[in-house]
This record gives sequence, C-alpha cells and structure tokens, in this order.
Amino acid sequence: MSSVCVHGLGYIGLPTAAMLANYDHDVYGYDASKEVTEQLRGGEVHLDEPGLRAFVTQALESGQLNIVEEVVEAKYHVICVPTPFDEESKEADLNYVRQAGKAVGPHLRSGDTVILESTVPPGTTFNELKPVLEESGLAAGKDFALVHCPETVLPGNIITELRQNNRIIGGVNGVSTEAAVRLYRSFVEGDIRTTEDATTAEFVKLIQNTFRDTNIALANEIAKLAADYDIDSREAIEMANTHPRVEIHQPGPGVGGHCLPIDPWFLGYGSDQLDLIETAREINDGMACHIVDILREELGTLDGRQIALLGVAYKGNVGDVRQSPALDLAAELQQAAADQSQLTADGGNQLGGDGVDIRMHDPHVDDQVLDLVGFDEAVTGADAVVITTDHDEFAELEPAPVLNSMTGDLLVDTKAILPEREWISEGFSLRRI
Ligand code: SAJ
Repeated sequence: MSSVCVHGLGYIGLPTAAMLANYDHDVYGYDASKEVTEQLRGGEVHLDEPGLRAFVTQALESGQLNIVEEVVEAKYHVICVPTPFDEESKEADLNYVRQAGKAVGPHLRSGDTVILESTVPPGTTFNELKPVLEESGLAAGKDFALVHCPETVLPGNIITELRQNNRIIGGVNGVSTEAAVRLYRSFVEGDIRTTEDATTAEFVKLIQNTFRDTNIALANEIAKLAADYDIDSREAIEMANTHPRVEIHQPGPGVGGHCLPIDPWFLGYGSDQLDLIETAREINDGMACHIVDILREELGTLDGRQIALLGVAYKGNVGDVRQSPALDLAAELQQAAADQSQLTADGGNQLGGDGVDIRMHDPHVDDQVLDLVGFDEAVTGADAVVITTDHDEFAELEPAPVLNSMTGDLLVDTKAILPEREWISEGFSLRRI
C-alpha cells in the first residue's frame, strides 16, 4: 500500500480519495478551499452523489483518509482539479492545473509519481504541468514519474464506475506509465490500457466525450426529422439500434454537465479541424430554441403564459446544474417572450403583455442557489409543463392531479419519461422531442 496525496476534493477527487483509502492506501485529501476541507473534517459531504456520503464516511472513520490543510509528501500525487471553460474564447483555463503543480513541487521527491486526472486539452501534461513540476529540480520520466490518467466516471454512478471502468494511462515514458498502473491496479477491476504518451491519453478522453456529444446531436437531428414525418423518433431509434452496429443515443433538451458540452472544444486547442464536432455542438445548443418553437406553436403566444420547468439539474437524479439545458431553456423563453412583446409594440398594438412566468422546480437542486419553487407552486395555474430532467420523481407523476392543478393542458416531455398514452387519455396535449 502507498501514500497518496489527492489534490482537489470535488466530484472526481473526493470519491477517488475515498476509494484509495478504502483499499488501504494512506490517503491525504487536499483542497484549496478551506470551506470544503472544514466541512469534510466535520464529516459533512458537500456533493450530491448516490452512496458518496457513506463511502467517504467509511474512509474517514477508518483513519485511512485524512483531510489536510497543506499538500504533504506522498509516493503518489493525484491531481483532480477543475479546468474551467471560457464560453467566449472556447478555451480551457489551466490555472488550477498549474497551481496544483506548483503546490506539489516543493514536496516532490525522487521516485514519486504525479498523475493528472483532470480533463485537459491535448499536450497539457507535457507542455504545462511538466515544466512547473521540474522547477523542483527533478526531471520528469527520470527522477519522478508523470502520467495522465483521465477520469471516466459517470455522475450518478461514480463509485461503481471508479472500480469497474477501463482506464487509459499515458505516461511521459514507459517507467512513468508502469508506476501509475501499479496504483490503479489496486482498485480498478476493468482493463487498464497503456500508452507511452500522455498526449494520446488526453486525446482519447476527449474523443470519448465527443463521440457521445456528436451522437446525441445526431439523435436530436433525427428527432426533428421524425417530427416532420410525424414519426415517433424514440421508437425509430430503438428499432434502428437493434442492428448490431448501430447505437444512436437519445434526443433531449440539449446536452449539459461539465463534460460533453465542453470537452469537444478542447480538441481545437492545437488544431482547426473541428467541423462535424462544431456543428454537433450547435445542434445540441439549439435544442432550447427548438423547445421554445414547440411551446410557441402550441400556446400561440408566450406572453403572459405560465410555464413550469420540471428539472433544473443537467441530468436525472443528480443535483448538478452546470451547463444545464433547463437553464438555457429558461433564458431562451424569456428572450423569446421579450422579443414577442417588442414586436407587438413595434407593430403599433398595445405594448406586449407581462412576459413569461417561468417556474422552475427540482427536488435535487438546492433552492437557495437558484430561484426554485415547490412542485405545487410550479404546476398550479401553468399553461404548460415541460419535463427537462429525467429524475425518478418525475417519472412517477400521476397525470390527473397535475392536469387538475394546471390552467392549460400542454405537456412537453423532452426526456420521454412519462407514459404517452396514459397522459394523453387523461386529457393532456403531449409533445416529445
Ligand atoms: N444526454 C442526452 N442523450 C443521451 C445521453 C445523454 O441528451 O442519449 C444528455 C444528458 O441528459 C446530459 C448530457 O447528455 O445533459 C451529458 O450526460 P451524460 O450522462 O452523457 O454524461 P456526463 O456528462 O454526466 O458524463 C460524461 C461521461 N462520458 C461518457 O459517457 C463518454 C462520463 O463517463 C465521463 O467521466 C464524464 O462525462 C466526464 O467527466 O468527462
């Protein structure tokens, strides 16, 4: 068993630290945020992820996981810091990665291994992290091992996937790769694929998420095509997927989270070959406008309407709202209603009405952070209800009480989680994506 210092205790770092600790490594969890370290010290887990609280508590109580205020010396340093994305420039902010490298430097000893797990543009480990670490006077690949091992876990299923997923490990040389393999072998049940090139490992991670994003864009385009032919896109996709070499993903309100809408852009860091990939991003980002069009078509006008958005998290059964399609939809709706008012005013009629009354509800999201309302307040008096996230709570809704609370009868089920026939026969006018 080894000593491991995990840098960054977020969605990836915290479960990784707990996993290593629960596999008997001596783990030191460090986070630059004092708030996070203090909460964890008090036994409080600040993230909404199934099973994480118990998993972290087990690691803390066994004494194998220690939350530290400073970076400590350790055989392995595992860096799991965020790489924020600038929407305007489409570039990654690598400052947290550099800062983590600077923090490791003074504690780095000959024979240690530094592993970068954060998702980064190709070349980051070699061109950005390596020079910072070498300020220690030690040489990467010679005195210490340096590796990129991308995280691949799915939010909502992190603990299982940490153990079961295959891993890609790319060191700056073979010795580096092997050093990291020894650590991951201690808890990974999946295959471990290695490359003696950290940039390849970075690239692999990005094309995995890009595959999913472009595939979803295809599904979204298929959904729009199917609507023009009056076909149920989901039935068509399900049937198409019975072919052994076809795997079309599901359409929906757009693509959220901190991975799929962002990682494809990282591929453009050292290349200008983003054609299909960029178009796919546009299609997925355009789904909010598509839903606005559906609502306008069904309601006639958005002005003065009350619309309930059920689900603000970027996907089902998680509380994460980063890049959430529902928030994009709320913004588009507001804009569309404002534009409509302006048009009416310009046309010389009485000034447009009151805008659109959007009521957002999400049982997984902290209502202090966003302006959320309870379920009843969201649907009572609504002209339309839009399901924007496939939370289990919404899949269990009964049609009659919802309809009785509403003023209108429109349901837009962007995730197709409610039984279509039942809701229609109850009196709903139902649209899906
Ligand atoms: N979505 C669709 N249609 C689908 C599948 C997903 O519209 O058929 C939407 C979801 O609703 C959500 C978004 O895509 O808004 C992303 O959700 P996701 O479940 O596909 O992925 P993430 O972002 O939660 O996690 C992804 C995963 N990557 C892959 O599956 C290739 C995960 O394994 C990665 O570890 C993670 O990105 C990451 O951190 O990079």
